[in-house]
Amino acid sequence: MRLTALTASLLAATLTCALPVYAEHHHHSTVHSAATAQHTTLQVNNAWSRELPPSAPVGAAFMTIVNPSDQADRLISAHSSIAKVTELHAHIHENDVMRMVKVDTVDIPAHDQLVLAPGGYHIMLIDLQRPLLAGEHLPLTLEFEHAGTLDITVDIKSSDAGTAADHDDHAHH
Ligand SMILES: [Cu+2]
Repeated sequence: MRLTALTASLLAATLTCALPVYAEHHHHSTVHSAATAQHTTLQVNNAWSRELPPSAPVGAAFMTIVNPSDQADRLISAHSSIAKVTELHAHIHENDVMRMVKVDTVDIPAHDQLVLAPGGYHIMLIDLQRPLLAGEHLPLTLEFEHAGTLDITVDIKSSDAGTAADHDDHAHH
């Protein structure tokens, strides 16, 4: 990824992200009622998260979002009752170090898919309200620019179960 020049501003955005996320809670419900009428064409497969020690303050959710339609879409936000703050994150390489940055949106091209996986895009769950335990599930609401909101269930896998997204290596375009 060639995001290096943007790093400073993205990191600055990360530090100030908490308030905008709260601000979006209100128009969420509005978008949701619109989306139930206009059924989404997006499909979310293989949504998973990794179990964490009970004291862990943050977790991450991964998945594959398939867009079989002719219209490109864009993931614009996510939220979950399990986390006080939920952010869209990417990983960037900087001076041989991988670090996470907050991103505003992630594109899902038409007839393509977006893969969220360890080391790449993910949904960051910040200030966890309960532990992520293997075998349990967490609720997640995704908000898309065109498809509206989509409620999904994320499987929490044990940390020694390996990654679940091996078949999706051609993730980002
Ligand atoms: Cu992150």
